[in-house]
Amino acid sequence: MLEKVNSPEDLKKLNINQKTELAQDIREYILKIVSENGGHLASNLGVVELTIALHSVFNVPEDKIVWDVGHQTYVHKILTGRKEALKTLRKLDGIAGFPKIKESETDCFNTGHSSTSISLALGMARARDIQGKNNMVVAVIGDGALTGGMAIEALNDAGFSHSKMIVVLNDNEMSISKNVGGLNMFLSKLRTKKLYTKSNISAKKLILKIPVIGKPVVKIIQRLKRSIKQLIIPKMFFEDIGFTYLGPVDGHNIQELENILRLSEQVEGPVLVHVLTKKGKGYKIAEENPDKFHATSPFDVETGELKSKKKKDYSKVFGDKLVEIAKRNPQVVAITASMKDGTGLTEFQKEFPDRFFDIGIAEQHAVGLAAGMAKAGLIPVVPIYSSFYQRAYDQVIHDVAIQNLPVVLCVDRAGLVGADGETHQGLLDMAFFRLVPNLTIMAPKDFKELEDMLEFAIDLKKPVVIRYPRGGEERTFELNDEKYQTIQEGKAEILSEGNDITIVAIGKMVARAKNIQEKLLEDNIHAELINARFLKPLDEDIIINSISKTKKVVTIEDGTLIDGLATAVEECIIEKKLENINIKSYGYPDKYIPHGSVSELEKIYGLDEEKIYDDIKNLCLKEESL
Ligand SMILES: Cc1ncc(C[n+]2csc(CCOP(=O)(O)OP(=O)(O)O)c2C)c(N)n1
Repeated sequence: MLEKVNSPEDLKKLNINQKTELAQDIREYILKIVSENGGHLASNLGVVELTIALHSVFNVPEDKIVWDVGHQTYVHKILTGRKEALKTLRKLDGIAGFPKIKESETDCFNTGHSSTSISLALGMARARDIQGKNNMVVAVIGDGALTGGMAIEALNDAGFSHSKMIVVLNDNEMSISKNVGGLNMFLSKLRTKKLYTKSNISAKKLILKIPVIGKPVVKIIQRLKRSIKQLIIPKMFFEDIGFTYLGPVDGHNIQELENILRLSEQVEGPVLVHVLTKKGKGYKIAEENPDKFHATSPFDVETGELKSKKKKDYSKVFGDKLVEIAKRNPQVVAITASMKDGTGLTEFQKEFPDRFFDIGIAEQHAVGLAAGMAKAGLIPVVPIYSSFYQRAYDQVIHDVAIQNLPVVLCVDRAGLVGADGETHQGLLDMAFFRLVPNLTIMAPKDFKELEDMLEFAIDLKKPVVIRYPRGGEERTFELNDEKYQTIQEGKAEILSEGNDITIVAIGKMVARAKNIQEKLLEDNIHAELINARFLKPLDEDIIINSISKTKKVVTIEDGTLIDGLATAVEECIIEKKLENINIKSYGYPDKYIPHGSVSELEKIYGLDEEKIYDDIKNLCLKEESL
């Protein structure tokens, strides 16, 4: 069946049995591709029937379907002309793992971060009304994404607006881990009300039979439903805030889904369609381990085993060290915004269930909550991925830094992340955090230094950021000179002394810089290598002393060149009035970096070891200008 379907038009010609067959084919196809390329598996297997039903009922691109997060759009991509191209999923220049307008006009918005779809859809609905158009607007949002503040803010506005739009709530009871929170408890009450499914289907039949008076019938049903529901479920949250609630409906029954979507089209004002799905549906191993298969690297389909064994990474080192510290310090607590496993907090939760808080996909709240806890005497540690920390910028400034509270802000996945692409690259955190007064900012060169920095941060008793990358260390360093073995605020570390050139690197780039420095030695070039350790406060003494001697400096960082290490070093050269200094900076340009493997992207942007080594060698041998 998959061979016959290349577009929503092809899909619309199929009968229900053929669509069911197509669903099976799509599952097998996605399983094959994700097992080879890696990607988001379980969420996509869960929305196969829902996506088929959406494209059977609505007409894209005129009708707008906004996918929340966008990690579940593989089926949509298959049905909208990208079936073959999907084989290049997440590869450099290949199909992205998230919606991309430049790939297809049927992707009506570029997404990647959670909880945005209802705002975006409401915006499109209001624009449609002002422009006198009549297309349908649909937001598809998971129960996990619904825990995000932006989604709740949008529901509040949409319910009040009377705008015609559909919110499809794809409820699989999971975020990446098990979903949490009061809203989730409320949804679990609704999940069991199968009664409504039946009444909805019969309502749909009624409407189809009497098309001319369809609208009034829907109105009567809406009123009736509302009054019955108020009796059975005392607090019908969605209806109370202005939505018509339809469901719950079996998210793996294409016919029922089409029926309820057609019914929802006829309702005035905003509608919420509650769809029950199973994450990983159809692939038993993923059904049983939906969190492991939320996003996966390549794996063996038969066994579910990853093709390459997971190596120790920074998140795990962070998590293990935090457990060790928390055993001795009862004030230490950990907060996650729905990323327990990704940020390495699984063991912490097991050891200290009462000091662990998964607060939903709510980064703003995570930092606000931490501020409150810190004010009351605890030491909260908040690991959040770099690109998701963007959400909590004001909370970091307003609730933590201005108050000078001891919150440890751990920026995981800092720097390039690779295959998830521009929405997920962690290239901005050094720049946006450097601007914030009262914030100490560090980045470790290897696992051991992360452990030391975590100890230091917890003892510091003021706002502090530690940023570390996705994956493992590039190199394990030998213990250096004793004077550098403890972390001291604002103190850098000299890893090699030399008179020919100064190299200042930070975080994961220190390992690369060390390799370069050693290679340069073979060319009889003696580089002074400085591990900055602190972006803020920068160790101006060590850096300026070295540059005054060498007159040449190279900075290397895993972040945007604007306002990161390069800027900090330049500012201090200007401030100290050093003259005739050659400066060359390696970092990322003022651009959004697309998906690809980290090493491919580093090469493209000139951050690979070979390129930097060649540049420095040429400079030093030929005294070329940087
Ligand atoms: C702001 C933000 N924080 C965290 C994430 C990471 N993330 C991606 S998907 C996801 C869970 C989404 O759960 P749900 O909306 O229920 O969708 P499902 O995958 O279960 O279908 C999370 C936490 C993100 N994309 N954006």
